[in-house]
Amino acid sequence: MPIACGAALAAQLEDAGKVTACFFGDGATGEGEFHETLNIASLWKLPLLFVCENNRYGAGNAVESVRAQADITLHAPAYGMPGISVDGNDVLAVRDTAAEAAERARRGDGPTLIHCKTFRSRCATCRRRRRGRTTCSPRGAAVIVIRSPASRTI
Ligand SMILES: Cc1ncc(C[n+]2csc(CCOP(=O)(O)OP(=O)(O)O)c2C)c(N)n1
Ligand SMILES: [Mg+2]
Repeated sequence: MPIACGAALAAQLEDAGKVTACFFGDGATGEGEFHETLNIASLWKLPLLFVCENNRYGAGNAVESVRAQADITLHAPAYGMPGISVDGNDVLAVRDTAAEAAERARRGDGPTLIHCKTFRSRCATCRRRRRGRTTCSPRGAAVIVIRSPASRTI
């Protein structure tokens, strides 16, 4: 996220109408860098789109279980920028939202937080093959499948 901030600052200094898009998961919003970057990007009115892909889980943690504020959009007004929630599986809605935010950025009005709500179809730990295996339901609910020593396949 700081690198995206630097890219947006460079674009602002070049004044060439470029906009930086920074993609990250819901898990990143618990990191200090998320808050630091939103703050400075808004303060300096950088041409930057923060695109959060919220699939409701950060590794094995449900968003509601690790966040005091589960609505990620609400971080935006705290840093003086618009926060827009959009159906992350609706490509046209995401395109329209991003286009509007990019136009705002090019006008010199600063960054936007775009909160793309989606679900997890498969997680990183799904590949684990030792004592057990984690799978994900099509709607994003994580399910732990424990393999019994006697079974050969899952
Ligand atoms: C800087 C850093 N902090 C913490 C971790 C440990 N970590 C690995 S995955 C993960 C959660 C990621 O959540 P998300 O971005 O929502 O990705 P998803 O699990 O949805 O694929 C964390 C905290 C890491 N890899 N790097
Ligand atoms: Mg996630």
